[in-house]
Amino acid sequence: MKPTHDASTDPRVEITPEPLFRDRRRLLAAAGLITLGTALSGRPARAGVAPGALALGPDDPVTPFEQTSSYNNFYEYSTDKKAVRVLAENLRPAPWRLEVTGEVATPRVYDVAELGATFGTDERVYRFRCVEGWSAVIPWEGIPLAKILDAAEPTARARFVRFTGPYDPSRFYGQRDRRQPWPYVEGLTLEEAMHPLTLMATGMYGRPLPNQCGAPVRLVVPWKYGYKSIKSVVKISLESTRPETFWMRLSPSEYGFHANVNPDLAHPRWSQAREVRLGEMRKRPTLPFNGYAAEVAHLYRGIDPAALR
Ligand SMILES: Nc1nc2c(c(=O)[nH]1)N[C@H]1C(S)=C(S)[C@@H](COP(=O)(O)O)O[C@H]1N2
Ligand SMILES: [Mo]
Repeated sequence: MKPTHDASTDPRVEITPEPLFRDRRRLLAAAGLITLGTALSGRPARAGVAPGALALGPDDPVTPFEQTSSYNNFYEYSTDKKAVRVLAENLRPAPWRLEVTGEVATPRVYDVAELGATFGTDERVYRFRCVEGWSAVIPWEGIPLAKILDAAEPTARARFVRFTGPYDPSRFYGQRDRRQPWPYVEGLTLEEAMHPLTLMATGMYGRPLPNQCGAPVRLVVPWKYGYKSIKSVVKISLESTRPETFWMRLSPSEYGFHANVNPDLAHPRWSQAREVRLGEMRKRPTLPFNGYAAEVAHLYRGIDPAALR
């Protein structure tokens, strides 16, 4: 089913940096990501939040590391989720170059190993919902993407952010499949990219990201289906037009640009109303925006949710 309305060109989802910057601290405080004292003082969040301090609650226990590190979507290696962990042993996460480029005043190139020292890292425990119907709760460490984008100074023409994964068919065996549109590409509106929940993760469960989970740095956008959270990012590019993503090119009728988690909007081949946590048996209801409606619903106010496939 084709959406009748293209939200990417809807002026209501256009970028409004001023109110966004003003609101960022309030949103962080609302999401419980910084203390009220920090919000009022305007100083950066203190490093070293106690592990577990940001846990979600009794209904959302952290998924065991053994589960989230052994059942992975990483098509650069394989479409077989249980094969990825072993195949990804050949990923060399250091040194790893991350380029920030495009519609920016100050293009940057980072060695990912220095990102934490440059920007500081936060700890975030997020729900993670794959479009296929499985989910997890994962404690991430990472850098809010907004900090990395701010450092590059987006120009007035920047409206979208395009993320690119690695390309090397000699190492990423899955890239030998020429029917897939390599490299993996994902995209966000600038407003989504600047949202305080949006993270560039460099670690999980208190350790560096395992190769199979997207070492050394991956995007995490907790209110969108998992395919938006691109692994092993090599390039972040600010763009004036909407990027075409890997999944839109592979199967445009099934995987859209927006991909907000929505229990009421079925995938063409299955319902999205429920999900199974890795390691659990019983299905549980899927929450609108994956449980982050209070933080992100305002980004889409007035837009038909069916247009946000
Ligand atoms: N580079 C890259 N990133 C990717 C993917 C991929 O195949 N390649 N798969 C996506 C999908 S569909 C999901 S559900 C998540 C899975 O992340 P996990 O294996 O760490 O749970 O990664 C996303 N990011
Ligand atoms: Mo997914």
